[in-house]
Amino acid sequence: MKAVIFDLDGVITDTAHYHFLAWQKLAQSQDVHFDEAFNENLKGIDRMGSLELILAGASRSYSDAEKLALADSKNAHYKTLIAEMSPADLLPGAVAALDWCRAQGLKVGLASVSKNAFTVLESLGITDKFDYVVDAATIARGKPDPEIFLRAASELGVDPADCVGVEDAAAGVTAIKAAGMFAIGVGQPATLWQADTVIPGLEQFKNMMETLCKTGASS
Ligand code: G16
Ligand code: MG
Repeated sequence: MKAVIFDLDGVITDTAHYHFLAWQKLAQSQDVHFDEAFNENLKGIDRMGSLELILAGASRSYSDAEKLALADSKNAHYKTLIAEMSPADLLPGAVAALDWCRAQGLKVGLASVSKNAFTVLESLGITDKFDYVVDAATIARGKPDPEIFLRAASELGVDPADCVGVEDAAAGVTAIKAAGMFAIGVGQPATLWQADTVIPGLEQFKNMMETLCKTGASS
């Protein structure tokens, strides 16, 4: 194992909740039913892809211009929600996990399809903990496509087979497996059944990695 590639939303910080609030407001404005269960399907899905899934429940169709305006308005609301973020918004164990990787000599990458990822990393004060952060604006196909994880591996100079991906979303785990990497799911095993192993949060990351290294489950 030579590199660990982390997802951001829902793994390192709980922006997943802010995405939920922003999409919920948009869905209400269009009279579309929206709840936490539906939101689970949107985790890791890019902005326009998420909007398409929500509008599939609407009673009318939307022009491309209308869709862009709705996506912009969701993003504007989302940005107001994340504007106040600080290092206090790091999830438990996140910094320790990143530092542990660095101390082991592993390369550390970030694979978030969020176009706000650089802003969020800065607010959290952890930008310098990554060797490479994929710019979501340069990715053609979002998760579950493996493109973003393959890009991270290539920029880190590591074979995908020597990478571990860490994800909270089913679409993200699918992307990691399609990239030929070992997948650590963060959250519920029932949702993340495709992952090679699942931990409740990054507080369990170090122990899990040490166990994996000992058993040789990952090269
Ligand atoms: C994240 C979230 C998704 C969100 C996407 C795009 O993906 O999980 O819910 O739709 O970013 O975000 P934005 O609208 O800020 O570009 P990831 O890959 O970080 O889990
Ligand atoms: Mg995520």
